[in-house]
Amino acid sequence: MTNQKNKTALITGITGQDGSYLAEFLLDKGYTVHGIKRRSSSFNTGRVDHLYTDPHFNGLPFYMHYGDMTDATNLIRLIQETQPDEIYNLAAQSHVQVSFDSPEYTADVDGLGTMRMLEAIRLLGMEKKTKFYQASTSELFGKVQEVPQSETTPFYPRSPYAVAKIYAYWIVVNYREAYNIYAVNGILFNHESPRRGETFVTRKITRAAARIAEGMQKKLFLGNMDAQRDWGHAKDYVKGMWLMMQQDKPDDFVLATGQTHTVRKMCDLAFKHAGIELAWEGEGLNEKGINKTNGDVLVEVDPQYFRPTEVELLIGDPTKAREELGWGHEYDFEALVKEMVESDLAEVQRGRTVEP
Ligand code: NDP
Ligand code: GDR
Repeated sequence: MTNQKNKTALITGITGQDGSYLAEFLLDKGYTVHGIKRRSSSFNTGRVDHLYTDPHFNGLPFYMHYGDMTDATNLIRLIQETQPDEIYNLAAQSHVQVSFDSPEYTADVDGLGTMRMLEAIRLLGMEKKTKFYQASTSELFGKVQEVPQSETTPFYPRSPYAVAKIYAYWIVVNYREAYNIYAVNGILFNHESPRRGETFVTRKITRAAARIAEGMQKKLFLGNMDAQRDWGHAKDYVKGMWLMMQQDKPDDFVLATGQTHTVRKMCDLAFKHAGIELAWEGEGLNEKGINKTNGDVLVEVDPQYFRPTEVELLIGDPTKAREELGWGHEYDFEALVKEMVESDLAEVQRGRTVEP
């Protein structure tokens, strides 16, 4: 393997969950890391602030630049200036339900944005120098065709997000074949962490469990409790992204744990770690999660969280990644949920100490 010390990476979506873990991982390997962040009216760098050091002093080789996936000239300039050996394209409007409200924007950022990055590599004549990682997703599988889902399972997208990501997937394959770019799709199943955005279901649940246990919230409202997901830990998955970029030939890989759980099961486990045993009553819209100790209703269904089309069951087959990349997951579901709940409990307690 080549010396990582002289390598430069450019990460889009640096301020997101995966961007922050990947930046830590690459810095640890000796990379110089550049990240693209969006201009925002409030701070959006909370997940990477600990990596940033004042450029006037010697610190980590970590730099952030303003940019946007919808702004081609900006992306071309940033790639030209940073001359990356590896680009990790993680930026996206990544919320499936939001994509039903903003389908055009989602297509622009998640679909065309990927093409803009690849086209920039080509325009700058960097096809031989720069490798490209695309954050593809298990949402491509969508409506169940077969289980477990692998690299050969047919796609059937069920949201504007997934349709935009299908475009991105195929444009990566096409640029690889047409221009010989080292470009890969990581087809990643759901991965979570204490840094997960608060509106994704796992974090919504662990945060609510912590807040309810600490008396800061009364109830949690959720949508489809029967949806099943193959949930892993983001730290394991960023390692897989990097491994895909270190191979002799570019190829596409599924990363998954091979286990699946319902949203209801996720709730059970999170509340248990927060010290509350739940019992379930009713079904459909009337389903309720009840505190076994005192009978309080803590979880209810709110139809506003149902999606116009749903992905009911995801369970991935990571055999190819295991055999060809030597990749495996270290965190299991139980350890993941425990870490998330403990982090959210600590956050509630910290919040208490600063409140008047
Ligand atoms: P997040 O939502 O946490 O992060 C998304 C990142 O993209 C943020 O940095 C966000 O910036 C940035 N972004 C959004 N819109 C734009 C834009 N127009 N221009 C530039 N940057 C933008 O996602 P994750 O870290 O969880 O996921 C990373 C990638 O992997 C995404 O592409 C996602 O679709 C994909 N993926 C995620 C999986 C998961 O389970 N986490 C599974 C499979 C794929 P800001 O902070 O300003 O919002
Ligand atoms: P997903 O993640 O759509 O799989 O996309 P999310 O956590 O949003 O939903 C998982 C499942 O839980 C059900 N659900 C709810 N979801 C949310 N967000 N809020 C709720 O209140 C709620 N109640 C039930 C959903 O219907 C769904 O079935 C994530 C994102 O990170 C994508 O970017 C990524 O590509 C995929 O994972 C793999």
